[in-house]
Amino acid sequence: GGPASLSRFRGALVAAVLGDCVGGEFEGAEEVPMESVLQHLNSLDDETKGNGILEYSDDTAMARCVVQSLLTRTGFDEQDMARRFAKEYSTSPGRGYGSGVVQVLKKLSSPQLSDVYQPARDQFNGRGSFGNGGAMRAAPFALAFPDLSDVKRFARLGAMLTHSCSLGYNGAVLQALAVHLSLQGALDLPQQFISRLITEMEEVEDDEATRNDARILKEAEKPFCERLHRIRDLMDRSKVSIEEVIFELGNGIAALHSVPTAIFCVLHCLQPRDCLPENYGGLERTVAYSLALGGDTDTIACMAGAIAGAHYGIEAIPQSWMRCCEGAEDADLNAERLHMLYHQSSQGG
Ligand code: R7I
Ligand code: MG
Ligand code: MG
Repeated sequence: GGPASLSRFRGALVAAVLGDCVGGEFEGAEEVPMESVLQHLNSLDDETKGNGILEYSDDTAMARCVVQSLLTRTGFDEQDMARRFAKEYSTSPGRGYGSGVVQVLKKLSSPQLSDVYQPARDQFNGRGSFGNGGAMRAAPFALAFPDLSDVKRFARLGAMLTHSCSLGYNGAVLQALAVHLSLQGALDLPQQFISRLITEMEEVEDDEATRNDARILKEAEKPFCERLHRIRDLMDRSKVSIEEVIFELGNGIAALHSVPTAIFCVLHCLQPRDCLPENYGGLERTVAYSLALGGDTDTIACMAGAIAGAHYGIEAIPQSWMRCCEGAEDADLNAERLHMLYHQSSQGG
């Protein structure tokens, strides 16, 4: 489809759910042989096995809250979004939430709370979380707002409801930017895609909070920009091993160690790769490759899935994968609603 087509919206939202659901199998595994990944993915084709439904985790649970809030309020409403996060957590606390964020979610359900951003600020001795929980649910912001500055602003605020460290919320901004650009067809020119991300993040990371957090956490002055440059270097190389990707970009639970990794997975899998089956299309390659990195597989596959889905569109998603993932059908319906909201806003309505 063309830029911002319905197929791209559906691809983005559905592939994010698939990444989360199929990635759950390997979350936290240190080494994941590609053979195990392919076995897992092939078993999804085999309905006779009756392996049932793969449940989604906190990644999708929170993304669904974001989507519902944006649709119901026809825009960003921090009170409403915070309430939905709290409600979702109290209804289904067993979705695999990060160990710190549950404190925020409990505080957010208090009716006495006056500032919905305060519980997030109290995390980790007042510095806030740098986990990837803001980034894992950032894709819907790119699907709701056509304007780039809105995407940046609201992805940031949406993440700050749980993640007040700049390394947490800037990861969400980067993820939303990547989905936004992919939706426009920007992955047709991968070099320009990464250059655009660097230009945007140069501006995003040019502030006091970022410099402060980077200094305290002993990171480069602009941590996400530095990682994007590493991605560019890796792209220029003809062969890159999984070990090198993990070494350079990481596969962990911090936004800094997972959002750039997810972006790299998408870029690396734009072409066929020796380690991946020839009959796989780009979206299947991206998901398989994300899982093979190990570590925070559900979240990396979820984020890579959103970016790749926005590029390849819904047609690239195997029916058999969709059928066995909880919430995939809902995501498909919500994508249609977001597509309408997005195009209403772009007409100035
Ligand atoms: O970021 P968050 O929502 O977790 C998301 C991850 C995804 O992989 C999901 O799939 C799910 O499995 O969890 O939750 P947080 O609790 O805010 O952050 C996650 C973890 O990162 C924390 O439990 C800490 O271990 C670590 N972390 C920190 N550690 C020390 N200092 C995050 N911020 C800090 C910090 O400032
Ligand atoms: Mg999860
Ligand atoms: Mg995870």
